[in-house]
Amino acid sequence: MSKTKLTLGVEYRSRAQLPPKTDEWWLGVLGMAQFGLNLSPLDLAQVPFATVPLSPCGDADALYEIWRADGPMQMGSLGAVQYRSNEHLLFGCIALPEPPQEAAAGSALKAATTAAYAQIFATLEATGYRQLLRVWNYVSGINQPADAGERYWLFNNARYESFVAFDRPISEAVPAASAVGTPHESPLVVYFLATRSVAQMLENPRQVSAYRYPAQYGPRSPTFSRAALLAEGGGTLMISGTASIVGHETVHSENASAQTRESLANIGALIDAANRHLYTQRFALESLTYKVYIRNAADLPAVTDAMRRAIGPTASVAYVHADICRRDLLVEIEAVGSGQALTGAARIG
Ligand code: 3EB
Repeated sequence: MSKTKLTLGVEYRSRAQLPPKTDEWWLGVLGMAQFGLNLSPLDLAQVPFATVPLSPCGDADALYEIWRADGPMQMGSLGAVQYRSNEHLLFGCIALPEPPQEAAAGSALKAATTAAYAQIFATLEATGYRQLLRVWNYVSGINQPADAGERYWLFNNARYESFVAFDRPISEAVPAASAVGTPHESPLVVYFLATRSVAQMLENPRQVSAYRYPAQYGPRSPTFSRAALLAEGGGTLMISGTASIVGHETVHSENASAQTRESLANIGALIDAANRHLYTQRFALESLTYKVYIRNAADLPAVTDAMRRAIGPTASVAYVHADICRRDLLVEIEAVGSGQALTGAARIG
């Protein structure tokens, strides 16, 4: 028996482009996220999916982010975490409402974050996929005032304390991540990828590491790396949510187009770091798969134009409306580079 290769890829589809649930295509799906408001649940027993209450930009009500991998897979759950794994990789997701009785105190978000991360770490420890690679955090009302700052700060406190409570590093080996805002009173939604193998985390020389941000951005720094690189299987690069931040400061605060260009300059620096690490020009701006969070719908044309000028006409880009974790940020961009074509991943629809 040949060992499965460590291939991993992402693609975006509309609801109409999803194959029928009996199609063999689903056997190669590790996990999914569906983006949209008031979506009906999917009838899929064998694939975990996160439901993220954010609208795709444009006409479609739903956008599907699909993580594909090779080899036999198994579904499982632990607490509220649903997961599916192959030999090397695990995709998991969890959604937790903020307990209403605690809403007034502002500790509801802290309680939901602590519970979500406790269940995520318990899942990783129970299954043996110990290395958290990539985490997506969808936090309701992320810019709303709370305590002396914003709700994002409360989230950062609780995330940081969860890493400490589970004896996880809080710098360097932390996962790549995104954290963006969903509408008021949405549940906290977190989905993630973890591995049994080792991963290389990357930082951006143009930016202060997020885990070393100064205290003006909150008493606890955000616990994430700028990118995660899985070297096996041709290399998979997972770039964190990336914004118009140089050093630790927001630049171009009123200008979505310039923020898009600056974010892509940051992504370019991470591509360079990944290529240096692999001693080859594996990744390029033109060949990544992107997801772009846009605060204001009116900025969409300027952002799409800036994207196409920088990445060319063919790269895949999905656009979603979301609040970004600093009020002066209008755009956040995440990206994935897959080093090797997936077997049987031919496009349908
Ligand atoms: C930044 O660079 C922009 O808190 O997990 C990007 C990616 C951002 C992840 C997180 C926050 C997070 O600080 C915001």
